[in-house]
Amino acid sequence: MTHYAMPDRKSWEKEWKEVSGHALVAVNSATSLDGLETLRLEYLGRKGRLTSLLKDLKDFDLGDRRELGGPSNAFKEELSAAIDAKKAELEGAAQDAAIAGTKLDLTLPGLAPAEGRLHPLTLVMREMTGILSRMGFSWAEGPHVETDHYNFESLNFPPNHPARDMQDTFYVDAGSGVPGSILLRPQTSPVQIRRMEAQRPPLRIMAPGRVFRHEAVDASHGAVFHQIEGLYVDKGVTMADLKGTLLVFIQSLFGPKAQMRFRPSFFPFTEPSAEVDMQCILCEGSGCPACKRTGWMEVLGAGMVHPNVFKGVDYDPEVWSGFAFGMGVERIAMLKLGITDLRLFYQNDLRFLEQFK
Ligand code: 2NM
Repeated sequence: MTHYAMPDRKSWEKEWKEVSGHALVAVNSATSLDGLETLRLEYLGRKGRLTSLLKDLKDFDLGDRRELGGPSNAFKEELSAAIDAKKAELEGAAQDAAIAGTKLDLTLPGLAPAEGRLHPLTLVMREMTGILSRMGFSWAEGPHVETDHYNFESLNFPPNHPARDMQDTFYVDAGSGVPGSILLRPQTSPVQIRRMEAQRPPLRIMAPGRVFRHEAVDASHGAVFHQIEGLYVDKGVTMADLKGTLLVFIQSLFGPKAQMRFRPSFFPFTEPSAEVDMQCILCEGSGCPACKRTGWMEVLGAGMVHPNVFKGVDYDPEVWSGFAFGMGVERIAMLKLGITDLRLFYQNDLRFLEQFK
């Protein structure tokens, strides 16, 4: 794009006169950003007219270079500044035009912020603890990291019980394959032991919270899940009180038609012990895949507190008796909400979470 023959001074000056005479006028009368950019390239681009003039100066002798270099370099600065100013002016005008073409309706209602909601597990947990609370159970909490003493010893687990195995319990201080004495609680029962240690009977508490089991994760098992346990200790508490309490609890949670049955079972910390089934809410007892055609679904474990547990917390088992029960929150939430895979609770997929209120 060199517009003149080189290297003689005469043709350089002719081109300089053209450039310096026209460039500023052209820039100042530009009416569009595109037009302005074309002008910038014409004069200041890599092969632009002013760029070429400045580049060609190197071929002149020193005297000419001094004489011509000063004004032409100064002009380059001036032209650059003029282009920047014009650009700002044209951009401002474009913005003004865009705003002028927009009609603002200040009476339009604002955009509603996205509404947050409680996690389905929180909703079900609150419903469960709400029912227990209205039956007189008060909230009790304890540490997630527990000791062997509170988690196993005081709950009457024998030294060789399989639940103590590293296959089942997460140990914080396991050394080379040997279980230690600090662990992640696999149930919330240690909370109840701590509370019995701290408080004389009578006592009626619930222990809701997170528990941990060394478990292969699948649709119905998690290594981290939630439990609610209940404990009632007083004079003359019987298995009939346990059945009545659990029936009210289950009917409050699943409706007045809910049916319940006890099956004999075994836990180290209760005697007698029972697994509690609820009549299948899907088939109402007639048998379906969800209840493995039995008409019943296991929802709870329960029993009368073992005398050894009372002795460990210095309650006299000849004076006091009590019942205890425990259940998995995820399991009950799945039944209530019709969910078939527990992992959904932990994937934080809004398409799932937004369905519950
Ligand atoms: C269950 C089942 C049966 C239970 C017992 C105790 C304590 F501390 F009183 F001994 N707390 N929780 C218990 C009893 C828990 O969960 C399936």
